[in-house]
Amino acid sequence: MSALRIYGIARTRAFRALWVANELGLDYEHLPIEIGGEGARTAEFLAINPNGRLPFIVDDGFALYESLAITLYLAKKHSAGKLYPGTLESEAKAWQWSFWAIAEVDRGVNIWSLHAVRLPLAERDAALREEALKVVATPFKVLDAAVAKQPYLLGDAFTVADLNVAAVISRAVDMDLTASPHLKAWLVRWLERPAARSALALKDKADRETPAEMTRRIARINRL
Ligand SMILES: N[C@@H](CCC(=O)N[C@@H](CS)C(=O)NCC(=O)O)C(=O)O
Repeated sequence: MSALRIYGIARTRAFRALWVANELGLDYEHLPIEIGGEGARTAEFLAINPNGRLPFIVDDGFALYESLAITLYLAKKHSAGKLYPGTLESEAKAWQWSFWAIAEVDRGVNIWSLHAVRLPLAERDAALREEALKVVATPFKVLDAAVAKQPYLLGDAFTVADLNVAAVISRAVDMDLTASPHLKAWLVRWLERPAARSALALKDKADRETPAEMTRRIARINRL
């Protein structure tokens, strides 16, 4: 059995953990458990993540939840000074971009994707979709300006900062991003990395196989 177990169907934020594990070339076991009462909210999994949410990992007995805490932990453990920044300041910048992504754009991109792509056409709410676009517009300008100046968020190489932000906004690749051309090129470039592509293949398969009733539940449970 692999020392690292990643829990969560790839349609969820487990995608982020899968991407970083692939990027690091780790040997891991993926347990594609579902949200809710058939999966994350059963007693067995609540004992690991009492929030009842996905993803979480168990790494050689060490349990961790929160998708970006997982990516930061794995990158630091396996690639300090490379995928994980090597200086105090660049580490702080990786945290800055990661917290920024969660606080500023995570929810907006999710709401948009449900009401633009994932829910059955007749159930999409145009007002929610438009509101989500307004919420992400200003932070997207910030990111667009940052990656207009340099190809990476930090220094001169791809780091976990790029991975975290690109993973959080990955579903925005289906948006009309003409107002943020640098952001779009930056995002597409990272989603084409082999490690991202194999995680995306799982995510796309899970999306395709998700019944409409489950997508409705996702919107309901997460108040999206
Ligand atoms: N901030 C958390 C959010 C986790 C989260 O909301 N996960 C969703 C799936 S992407 C979930 O489990 N929703 C189902 C539920 O809350 O029951 C993270 O980044 O890991």
